[in-house]
Amino acid sequence: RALADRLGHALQNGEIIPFFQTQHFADGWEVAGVEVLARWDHPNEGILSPHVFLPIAQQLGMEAELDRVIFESAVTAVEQLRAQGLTVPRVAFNVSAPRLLAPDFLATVADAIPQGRDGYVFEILESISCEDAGDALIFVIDALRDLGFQIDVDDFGSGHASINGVLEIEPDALKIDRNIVMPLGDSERAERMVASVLDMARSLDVDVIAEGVDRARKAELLRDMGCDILQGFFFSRPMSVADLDVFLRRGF
Ligand code: G
Ligand code: G
Ligand code: MN
Ligand code: NA
Repeated sequence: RALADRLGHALQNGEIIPFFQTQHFADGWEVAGVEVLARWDHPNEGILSPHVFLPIAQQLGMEAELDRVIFESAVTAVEQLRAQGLTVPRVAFNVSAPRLLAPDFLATVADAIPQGRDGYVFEILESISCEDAGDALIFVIDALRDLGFQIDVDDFGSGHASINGVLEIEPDALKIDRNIVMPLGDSERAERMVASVLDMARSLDVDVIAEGVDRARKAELLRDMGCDILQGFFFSRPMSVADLDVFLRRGF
């Protein structure tokens, strides 16, 4: 209740902020980019997770405003880092299924993210790609591509898989779900799942990103198996722009 009453104020007053988790090339571990993850920097409650406030934003019809705030502040932050000579090749945003398919989504994106910026990506949930969102989904994905964005399929392998859906989207990358990545090393099943995603990705000629990479030996195994980009607590936790600045200057 209290959170719901404050969310509008929080959106207007800079309490909804982007955090960033780095992504790394599997080969050499240089920074390949960041995933943008929303946080509520609440004056009394501390840093709140999107699991807490996204459902509230959705119920209150404030998700479009939340997207706008996150897109604008993340782009501003990343472009400031880039202007100082720091390398952030890709910048990936999450987008919920209802927002992606909302009539005003493309306008929100076009307003918040200046065209001609390099490396901006939308992560689209695997579960939507098979939900028979159909023509509406393909339309918005094509429009995002025309605006210069890349498309990653998020949470790939989490169980909703539809090869046809993925084929139709023609993603730039598949992001393997962390529930498959985290048990790597202890679970033959996880290893077979990762191997089959990699097989499929090779046949589609798309990059593979693994998330939930929390140990060096998983990073090494995934590199040896042919993953392109790695993300997880081994490399970094989601962090503020100030911490990202320090991280990028120091290198991993
Ligand atoms: O960062 P964290 O693990 O707490 O994120 C929890 C979930 O919230 C993840 O599934 C992530 O994709 C989602 N999420 C994080 N930031 C955003 C955002 O800005 N928009 C949407 N739609 N989802 C987000
Ligand atoms: O659903 P989505 O893929 O957008 O979720 C992203 C979230 O995954 C991030 O907010 C981050 O907190 C979480 N995450 C990323 N790497 C790891 C990891 O190595 N271990 C765990 N437990 N969570 C992770
Ligand atoms: Mn994601
Ligand atoms: Na995921």
